[in-house]
Amino acid sequence: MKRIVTVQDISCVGKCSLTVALPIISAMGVETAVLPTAVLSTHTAFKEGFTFRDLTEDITPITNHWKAEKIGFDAIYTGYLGSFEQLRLVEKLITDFCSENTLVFIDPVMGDYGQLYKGFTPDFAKAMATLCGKADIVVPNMTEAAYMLDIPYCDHGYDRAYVQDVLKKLTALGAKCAVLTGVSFEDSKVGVMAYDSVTDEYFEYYNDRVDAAYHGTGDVFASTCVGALMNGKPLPTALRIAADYTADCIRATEDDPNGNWYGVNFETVIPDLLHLLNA
Ligand code: PXL
Repeated sequence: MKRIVTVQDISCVGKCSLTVALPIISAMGVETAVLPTAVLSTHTAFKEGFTFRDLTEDITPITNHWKAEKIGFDAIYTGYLGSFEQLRLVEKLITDFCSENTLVFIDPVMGDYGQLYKGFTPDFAKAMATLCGKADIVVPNMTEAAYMLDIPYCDHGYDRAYVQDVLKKLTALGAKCAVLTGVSFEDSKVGVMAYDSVTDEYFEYYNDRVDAAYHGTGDVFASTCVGALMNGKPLPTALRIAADYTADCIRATEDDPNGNWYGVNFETVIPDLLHLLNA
């Protein structure tokens, strides 16, 4: 059985980061170890007042114990990281726990719709860009890519050549493969475009756009992609499965009169995910 470790926060209520990664990757038959970076009462898109317990000082003792126990991982998957110090510790985790076959998958969670989430700065995005240089695969959205590359955020009206250029700039940071999420060339479609700098190949895949925005969809997408890769799927297949399942989750939430704005109903469509995985 494959074992990954995912490094991100626990937002107690909010259906994002660890509360999404753990169930999804586990459901895909992959042992999912966690390295929680912080505990928040909710994710930061709730109104002011959420609690935030920083767990940075626990990271080194935890990883030291893993080293003493000779625990290894088939993948390191990082999501929301809250400080420069955590970026440094993740870089050390990669150095200490990577063997030749360990996949380093970095989702540089920092913002959306042209804006950084509460608490992030352009300087943090530059430091995250340096961390992305250590990855096999990075999966920013257009906002995160713009901040990391220090280029203007382009909401729409761009063409394929523009996205290809952004992808190449992302791999120039040092990552082998770059994936951009939320790519849209026509209003009715949205999807992903990817570039593999080793083979010099592009990949793209789109779904019909659902006119609704929910929190945590990036985490659903990244977790599913990691789960599919650990099931031996090549990156284009993993991206297709992740995009289809994310679209499924959004539709399931839209169809639920009690669906919550703060996260998608990923739970009810886990059977569909397994169909996608085993198709
Ligand atoms: O879904 C990304 C995410 C993860 N963790 C926390 C967040 C967010 C997005 O806002 O606030 C704490």
